[in-house]
Formats: sequence, structure tokens, C-alpha cells
Amino acid sequence: MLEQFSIDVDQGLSSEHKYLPSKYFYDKVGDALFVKIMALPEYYLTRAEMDIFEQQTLSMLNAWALDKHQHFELIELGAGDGSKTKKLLTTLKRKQYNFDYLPIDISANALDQLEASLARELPDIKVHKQQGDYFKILASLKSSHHPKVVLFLGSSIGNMSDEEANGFLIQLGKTLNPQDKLLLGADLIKPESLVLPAYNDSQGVTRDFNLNLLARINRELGGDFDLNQFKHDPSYTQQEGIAKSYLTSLADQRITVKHTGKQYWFKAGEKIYTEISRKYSDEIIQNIIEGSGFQMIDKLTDQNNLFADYIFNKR
Ligand code: AVI
Repeated sequence: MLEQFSIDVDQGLSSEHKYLPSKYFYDKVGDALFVKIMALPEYYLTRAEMDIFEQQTLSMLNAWALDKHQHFELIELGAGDGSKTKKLLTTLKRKQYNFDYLPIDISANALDQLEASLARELPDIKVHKQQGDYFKILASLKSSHHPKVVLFLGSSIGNMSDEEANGFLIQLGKTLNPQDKLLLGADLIKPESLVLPAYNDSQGVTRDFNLNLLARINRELGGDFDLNQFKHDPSYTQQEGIAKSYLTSLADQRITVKHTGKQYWFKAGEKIYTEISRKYSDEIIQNIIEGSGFQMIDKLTDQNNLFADYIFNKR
């Protein structure tokens, strides 16, 4: 793990246009900052998708057209704290559906907490947590002949480029059987005045989240980044529908990272690209599902039309 982090950091900081992969945001500090982000007044995404899960779980069940008597598997990729999914689980239980809930996450800690909270709040639900790589776990589940419904919430797909998202959905499609379902959360394209503050909040939590990448390099790889010499620098254009986050160097400076055994030079104003947060339209969604075998069967949006949960059937 540390080796791969070191290799990725060296590759990103040695590149002509410097970058760092956003998956490294999520260590213990980053997880805690992300929990704070989700509660920020400016970060509308979580509340908007929660609104869909509070108001429209019956529409989800309609779209999935599941037979109440046939056992199915509800699989969640990157389950986190499961707060939205608990709304769905409550409806499924109330309507007496026959299912198991399989949350998949890379973080064993997040899964343990989710399992404990479900045991308290929804003790009748059968939970089989699965820790590890999404596709390895999905591949191991493919032989089960129970129908599957996969949830991928929070617009996490938006942290991939369209090309990566397409590759991800093609790979996901291969792990499912015909008639299995996918519910994909996607933040919708909207004006800059709404999107940019979500990535540049007034309390500076998103700034700390972004800078934690450098702090993590200092902690784990023996880097000597001075966090005061880098600025959180988000951008968004409505025309493209893409928010990007950068860390911009405030001075000419040289950084040493013990673990890579290298030094990296920065010019004042030079940027490290750290994250894409893609926003979607139906057309862009159609583009990224190309070749995956998924067919769109429904689209549920929140009351303010900020966010959509797209529902697909695997052909
Ligand atoms: C997890 N992901 C969908 C978040 C987003 O909105 O792109 C991560 C995040 N980055 C900054 N704020 C939130």
C-alpha cells in the first residue's frame, strides 16, 4: 500500500503537469473531513440525494420490478455510513421484501461502524459486509443466481474522467447477470454560483481536505511540504460541467520526499491537479454507459433538480 502510494506520488509530481490521485484523500483524517464536508451548508449533493431516498424509495422499487418472494442481493459500492441506504432498507423491510444487504468498502473501519449501526437501528436486516476491491468482490458474487441491485451513490462516479467512468461501467456490467439493476447517483450540471461554493466552502473544510493530500505525503512518505505555501484552488465551468480541484504553489520551492528519494521543484503559480468532480446531463450519462450493456429505465431527481439517481437494467 505504502509502496503504491510512493510510486503514484512520484509519478504525479514528476509529470510535466503535476497531479495526485484523489483516492489518496481518504485516510483517517480525510474520512473525517469528508464527513464534515457532507454536512456543510454549501455541499448540496448529500442533502439532495438524501431527499430522493426520503421521498422516492417506492419509485425505486417500482423501477426494479422485483418479485417480493424472490430473494435478491442489494449491493452497495463504497457504502460509507449508509445514511441514505438506511431509508431504502427501511422501506424494503416494511414492504416485506426478501433480501440481503452487502455493503462493499475499501475501509474495514467504515464497514465495522456501518454494521454496528445497522445492528442497532435495523436489527432484522441480514448484512454481509465485504471489504476490499469492488471488482474482485463483484466477480466472486457473480456465480450467485439471486438477482442483484447495485447502488453506487453520492456521484462518486464523478471522481472519474468520462473515459475512466466508461471503463468502470463496462467492467461493472461484466460482473452482473441479465436483468440485474444499477442505481447510479450523479450530480447534475448547474450554474457556477451553486457548484463552486460546494468545493470552496466558507469554513475552509474542503481546503483542509485538499491540503490533507500533502499532509499525508509528509506523514507517510517523509515529505517536507509546507502547507502554508500551497493554496486550495477549485475551478468549474458550467459549459463543460466539470469541477476540478488544484493545489497551487505560492512560491518557487523545492520539496523533498524521503520515501521516493527525490526532490520536486515548483514554480510560483504552478498547480497540482488533485480531483475531478464531474457534473452530468442525460447525454453525458448515455455516453459513459456506452458498451456497458446497461439500459436507462428511470431517473429520479430531488425536489430542486440538483441531483439524479439513474436506474439501469443490465441487458
Ligand atoms: C466523493 N465525491 C463525490 C466528492 C465530490 O463531490 O467530488 C468528494 C469531494 N471533494 C471535495 N468535496 C467533496
